[in-house]
Amino acid sequence: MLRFALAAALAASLAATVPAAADGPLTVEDARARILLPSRPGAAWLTIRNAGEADRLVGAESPAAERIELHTHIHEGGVMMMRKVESVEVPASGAAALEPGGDHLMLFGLKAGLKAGDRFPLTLWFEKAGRVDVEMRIAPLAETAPKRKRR
Ligand SMILES: [Cu+2]
Repeated sequence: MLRFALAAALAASLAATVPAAADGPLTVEDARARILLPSRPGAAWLTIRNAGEADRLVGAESPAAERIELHTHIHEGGVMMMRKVESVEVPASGAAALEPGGDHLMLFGLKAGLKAGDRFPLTLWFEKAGRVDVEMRIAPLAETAPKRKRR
């Protein structure tokens, strides 16, 4: 019983340190993921708002995926291709938007059974701000189709 109380107190003190990150310069909005087939990699997008100095998104991890890579899309010979990148710039007093058709998170080895409407935790790692925890929502397919450019 005492051990349990100590563990609870420790958990509470750890939890109390978490809001410090939320008080940092970065806030994340519109965090959403798309899973076409559970056996295939998923994609995720979000918008990072930055009230402070320039930073860089350098990695991500989640209990819902074995591995997460930062990707971008490039046009090569008229074909849209994905390319792994080491980081995504987050400008000072600005925002970085990861959007369908552009920069994204690629989720490999997804946990079984994830479906539209589910939520899962994801941790973003930044060069300066360190760790930022977000909650991803698995969006319906129609919501995550790349926007078509108007001619
Ligand atoms: Cu990708």
